[in-house]
Amino acid sequence: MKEYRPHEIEPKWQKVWEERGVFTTPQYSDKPKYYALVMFPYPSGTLHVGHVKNYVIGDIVARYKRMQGYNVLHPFGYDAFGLPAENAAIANKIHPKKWTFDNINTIRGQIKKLGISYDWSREVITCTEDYYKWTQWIFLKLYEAGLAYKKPGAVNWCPSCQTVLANEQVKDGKCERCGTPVTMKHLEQWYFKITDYAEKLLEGLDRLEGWPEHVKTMQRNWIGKSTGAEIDFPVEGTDKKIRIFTTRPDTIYGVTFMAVAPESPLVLELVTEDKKAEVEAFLAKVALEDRFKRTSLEAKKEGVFLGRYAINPLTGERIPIYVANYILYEYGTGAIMAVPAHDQRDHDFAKAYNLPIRQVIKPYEGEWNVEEKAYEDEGIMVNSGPFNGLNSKDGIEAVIKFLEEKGIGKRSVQYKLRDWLISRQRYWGAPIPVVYCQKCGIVPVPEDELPVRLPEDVEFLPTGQSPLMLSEEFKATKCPKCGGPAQREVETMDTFVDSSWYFLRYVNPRLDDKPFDTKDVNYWLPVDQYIGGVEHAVLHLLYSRFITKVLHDLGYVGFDEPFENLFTQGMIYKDGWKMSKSKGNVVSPDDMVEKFGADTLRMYILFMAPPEKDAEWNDAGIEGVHRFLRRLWNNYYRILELLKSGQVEDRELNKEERQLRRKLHAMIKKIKEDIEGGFKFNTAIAGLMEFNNQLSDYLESSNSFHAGLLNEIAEKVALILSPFAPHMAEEMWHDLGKQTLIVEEKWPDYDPSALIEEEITMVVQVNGKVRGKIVVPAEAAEEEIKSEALKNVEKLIAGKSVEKVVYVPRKLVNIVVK
Ligand code: ANZ
Ligand code: ZN
Repeated sequence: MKEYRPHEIEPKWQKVWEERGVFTTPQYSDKPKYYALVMFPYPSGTLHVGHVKNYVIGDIVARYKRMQGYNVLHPFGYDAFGLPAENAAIANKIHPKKWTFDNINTIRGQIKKLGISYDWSREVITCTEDYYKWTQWIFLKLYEAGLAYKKPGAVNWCPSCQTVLANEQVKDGKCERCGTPVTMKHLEQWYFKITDYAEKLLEGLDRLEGWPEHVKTMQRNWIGKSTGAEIDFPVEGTDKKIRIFTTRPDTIYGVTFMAVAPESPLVLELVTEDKKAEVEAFLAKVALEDRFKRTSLEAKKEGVFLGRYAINPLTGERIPIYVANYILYEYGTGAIMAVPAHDQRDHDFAKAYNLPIRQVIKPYEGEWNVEEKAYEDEGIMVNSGPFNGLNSKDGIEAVIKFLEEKGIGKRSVQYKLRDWLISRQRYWGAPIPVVYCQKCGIVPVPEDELPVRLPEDVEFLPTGQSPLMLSEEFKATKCPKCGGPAQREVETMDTFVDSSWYFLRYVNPRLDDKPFDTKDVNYWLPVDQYIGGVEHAVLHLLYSRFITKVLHDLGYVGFDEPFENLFTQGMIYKDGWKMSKSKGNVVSPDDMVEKFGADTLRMYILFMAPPEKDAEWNDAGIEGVHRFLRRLWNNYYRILELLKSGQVEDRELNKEERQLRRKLHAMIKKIKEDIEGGFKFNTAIAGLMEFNNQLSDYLESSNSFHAGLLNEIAEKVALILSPFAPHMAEEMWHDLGKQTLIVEEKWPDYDPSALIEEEITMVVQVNGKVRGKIVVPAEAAEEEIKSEALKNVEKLIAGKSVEKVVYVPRKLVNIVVK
C-alpha cells in the first residue's frame, strides 16, 4: 500500500498550485467576493508557530470560502518599516534594508512550505518606494484636509528607542516595543487629528456586529467619552475665571476646594506673592516625577494652596484654590471643582490637607459616612438648595439647565483620546513629505514629486535626533512654492501609518498612478474576515478605522469601516511562557515541517485548542495528530485498493453500512456548522477523527465491502480534509482518479435523508447509576422504550418496587426503585 510521505507530496502540490496559478484572484468575477485578511508581520526576525496560527486560520477560511463558491482575495505582505525591524537590524549590526529584505525572503520561504493559499502576485512590502510613496500621499491628503498638523507639547519619549511614541504605544508607562519606562519631553511634533473622529469611531463600533465585544470595549475605553458640563468659577478679587470640567454637576453644592494641574499656566497667574516660592518648589518637584505614576489612582495626593479663592457660582461660597498633582493638564480643562464627599481622589486630598467634606448626595437607601469614604454612586440630592430631593440623574440635567440659563456653564463632552503623534526621530520609516522654507514656512511636497526617497547611506544609529538630519544631501532642497532654498523634514512616520491602509493596497498592489482604484476597493472592501492578535486592539485596529473614515469623507472610498468581521486568535505558549528568542522557547515551523510535514503542523495548531484561546505547545500533541493523519491515510488507501482490485460489491447497504453512511453525513454537517458557527476548527477535526475510527472498524470487521459507499467516503473525506491538510487531500483526490485539482472543487453537501437514524442507543439507569444499554428503533414510542428498559435490568430490580420511571428522549431511562 502507498505510504504517507509528506515530504514528497507537499512540495509537489505546492508547485502545481503555483504553476497553475490557482490562488491568483481575478479582480472581478461572477462569484460573490470574499476578502480574507490576516495581519501582516513585522519582518524583524523569522516566524514562530504563533504567527503560523494566524496564517493557518486565515487559510482555512480562505480555502473553505473558495470551496463555497466565492471569489476569494487572500493576500500577504510585510509591515517592513519601523522600530521592530530597525532595532533588530541595529542589534545585528546590519543595515535595516538588508536586514528587512533578508527576513522577508526567509519568511516567504517559511510560509510557502506551509501551503498557505496566498495570491503571491499581490504581495505588499511597506518599505518599498512604490508603497511608501502612497503612505506619503495619505499624509498629504490629511494635511490638505487640516487633519495633519505640527504642534509643540509634552510627548512620550523612549530613552532606549530614542524616539517619541504615540499614547497608544505606551503600555503601563512603558514602551510598547522595548519595555523601557517612558519619559516626557517637550518637542514640536506631527500629529494626525484622530480626535476629530472620536464620535465617528465610537458610532462605528455599534455597527460592527462581527467584532469581539472585548475589542470594542477596549476601543470605547480608549476613546473614553465622558459627558457632563464645563462651569466657570470666578476668582475672588480678579476678573479671572477657572473653567472646570465635571461629569457630576449634581455635586456642585459639595465643592470644598478647586484643583489645577501643575502644568496649567493658571497656576502662576493665580498664585499670591507669599505662596509663590512654595508653589514653584512644588512645580519643580512634580516636573521630575513620572506622569503615569503621579496621576495613577493609588498615587499619594499632593498639592499647595495658591493663596486665592474662587466663588461657587451657585452658592456664592469662597473656596480655596490648590495646585494638585493628580490633575491632568491634557484632560478636560486641566482644572476641577473638588467634591471630597463624592470623589475618592478629592477625598484623599481633603484628608491630607484638612479640607471639609460635605455630603450632597445620599444613597437611595440607608446611610453613608462620607468622612470615611467617598460615596461615588447615584442617589438623592441633599444640602443642595433648590435641587434637594432630585435623584442625581435628573439633578445633573437640572443643574446644567440652570447653568446654561445663567450663562455660567454649558453641557460638554470630553474624550480621553488624544491626537495621534506620528513623527519619529528614527531612520527606518517613510519620510514626512514636507519642506521648511524661510519665506513660506511649512510647504507640503507636491504629489508629483513623491516619493520623498529615504536615502540609504546614512548613519542610522539612534541618537535622539533624526538620522536624516545628518544627510546634507537629503536635507537640502528647493521650496516647491517659491523655488528658494529649503530644508526637508528629517523625521519619519510611525509604522502604524504604513499599516493603517495596507489592506487597500492589496486590491491594486501594482498601480503606479494611485494608491488604489476607488471602484476596485469598493468592490473588495470591507474585509469580510480579518484575523490577528488582540494586542492591536487600540493601535492598528483603531488607526486603520480612522484612516478609512478619513478616506471615506474625502471621497476616495465608499465604505467607512474597513473590517466587517474580526477574529482574534489566542497565543501559543511553550513551557508556560510566551515564545521569545530570549526565553529560548521558540518552536520553529521549519523544524516541525521537517519532522512531520506541513499538514500535520496545520492540523495540530488548529486542534490544540479553540482558536481564540491561548494554548500550550505540546510535542506529544503534534505527534498524536501526525499519527491520526497516518491512520486516515492508511484507511483511505485501503479503500482505494479495495476499489481498484474489485473486492467490492454492488448491492443494498447493510445495517452497518447504513450506519457508517449516516456518520459520514453527520460529520459533513457538523464540520460545516463548526466552521461557520465561530471557527470551531478543533471540534471539526475531532469530528473527522471520530469518523476515521468508525471507518477503521468497518474496514477491519467486514468481509464484504460496498462499492458505492467506499467511493462516496473517498470523495467526501478528501474534500472535507482539503482546507485543513490540503496537500494530503490533493494527493488522495488525484489517486482517486480525479482529473481536477481538489482546491478548485466545491465543498460537499450532506444528504439529509442519510441522517435519519434507524436505531438509537439509550442508557438505562437504576437510581441514577448506569446499569445497561438498549438499542431501540428510532421511531419507538415512550412506553415501548420504558418496558424495554425495565426488561433490560429485570434481574437487578427483582424484588424491589418501582417508584418512578424517568424518560429522557433519545438519551436515557432512569428507573427509581425502593
Ligand atoms: C466633580 C466631581 C464630583 C467629579 C464627583 C467626579 C465625582 P471621567 O469620567 O474620567 O471623565 N476631572 C476632570 N478633569 C480632570 C483632570 N484634568 N484631571 C483629573 N481629574 C479630572 O472623570 C471626570 C471627572 O474627573 C470630573 O468630574 C472631575 O471630577 C475629574 F462626585 O468633577 B468630577
Ligand atoms: Zn518658499
